[in-house]
Amino acid sequence: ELRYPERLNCAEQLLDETIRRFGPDRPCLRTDGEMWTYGDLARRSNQIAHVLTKDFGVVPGNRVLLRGPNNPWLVATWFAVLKMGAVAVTTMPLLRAKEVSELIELTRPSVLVTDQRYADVPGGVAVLPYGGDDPADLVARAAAQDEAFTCVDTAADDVALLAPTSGTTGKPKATMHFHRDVLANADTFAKYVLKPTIDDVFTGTPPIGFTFGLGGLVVFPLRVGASTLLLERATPNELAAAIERHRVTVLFTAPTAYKAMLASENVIGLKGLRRCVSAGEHLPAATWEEFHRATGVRIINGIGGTELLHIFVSAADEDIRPGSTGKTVPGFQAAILDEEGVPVPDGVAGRLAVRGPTGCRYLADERQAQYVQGGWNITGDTYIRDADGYFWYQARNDDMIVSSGYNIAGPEVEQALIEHPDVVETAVIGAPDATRGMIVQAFVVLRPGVPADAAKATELQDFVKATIAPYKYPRAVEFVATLPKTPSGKIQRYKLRDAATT
Ligand code: 3SK
Repeated sequence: ELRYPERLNCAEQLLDETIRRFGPDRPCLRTDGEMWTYGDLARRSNQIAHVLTKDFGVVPGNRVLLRGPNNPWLVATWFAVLKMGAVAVTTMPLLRAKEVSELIELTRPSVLVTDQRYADVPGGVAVLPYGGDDPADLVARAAAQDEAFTCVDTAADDVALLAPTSGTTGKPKATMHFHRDVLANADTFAKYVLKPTIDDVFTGTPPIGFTFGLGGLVVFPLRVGASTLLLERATPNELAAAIERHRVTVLFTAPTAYKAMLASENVIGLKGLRRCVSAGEHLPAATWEEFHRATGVRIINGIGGTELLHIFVSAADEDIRPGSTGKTVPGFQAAILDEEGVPVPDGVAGRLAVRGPTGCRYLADERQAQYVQGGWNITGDTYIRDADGYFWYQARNDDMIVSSGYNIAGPEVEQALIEHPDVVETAVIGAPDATRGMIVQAFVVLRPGVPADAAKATELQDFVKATIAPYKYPRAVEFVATLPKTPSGKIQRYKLRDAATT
């Protein structure tokens, strides 16, 4: 069991304590043009804390909404807010003005600190931009401030973070996390599964506004004194090139990016990676095998959630079983429950439930009672646990398709399709059908240049029939240029389902 002191400020622990242990001069934040040491980050976050206190009247407990792509100023502001005992509301840079308004309404921030490229925000809230040439912007104001700031003495269970999630169904919620929660994933998943070292260089694609990115690109590296390369945006090709150029050793990204990087001209540079973490969507065994063959790297699959902050089921090294998500991360408990909340026997499918040092507390949202039942966080995923304690993904609870009386897990059909060399990405749903109740319908993104015609559709159907039980094959195949996704990269199958029913 994790134990933290009653008084704890996670920013103090991650930054000031790391400096006490390893000194201020170690590299901390890297970009293509810049390198900030731990000392630089501490000084700049202290100066930002003064700006927010003096110019914007922010006091402990106030909320500060952060908006921008992954870069050092975003990270420095995140630390400033936490050092002040205020609450960071992390958001996805790609959100549209309407979605930002909804989050402002929900979280009521005192100020919105935003990259000036994303300053198209609604009125009614004070805005502090950075990254432009406005002489009154955050960077200019901070430069005039004292470089020292004493962290506010927060309780371990004071709220540090409001992390919004729209889930895969739409309406946003904000999850509340304490100072101790921010450290808890570093002291469970990172410590026991990822095992980073001080010499590691981290990078990845998830935004820091998504807790997968916050943990993987900020909290985990800083907990051990390592450094992190922040990329504002990177195609798979650019990501692979940056990994080679900066000698990156730890990568966080989604299954689609692992698959896409295999086709990159820079694939050879990936051999320098020591650790690769995949989450956000299920990682198909075929992608795992292909990546392993090409690079020698064994991808660490995992499932986490904004509600739990980070990964709670995973496995690394020789513990990995390709196609499985892994085993319960030390510090957490996971179970498979039936509809009544009773554990089912190993080998039987049910609802994945988890509890541990982090857990769901929605801000003022009646969906709390749906998510936490009998002390368990109900993730919304259908899983099977085997006799060895490995968890095998079946579907999101709403991805099960009942067709002519057969239960078909949409993701199983997706995994069969993704093994086809021409398929880049796919999403499978149940579409209404007068005869069968529902039919399996596949939306497929093909490799560039591959003709999207009836012959290809038939080929893919035959391919699925030859790979899994033929009754599971997609009776309808639609070729699309892209799939609808949340800003964190999760496929929004509900949008495809809604379109199929209207
Ligand atoms: O989707 C996931 O699996 C995930 C992993 C880590 C942190 C957050 C999320 C949503």
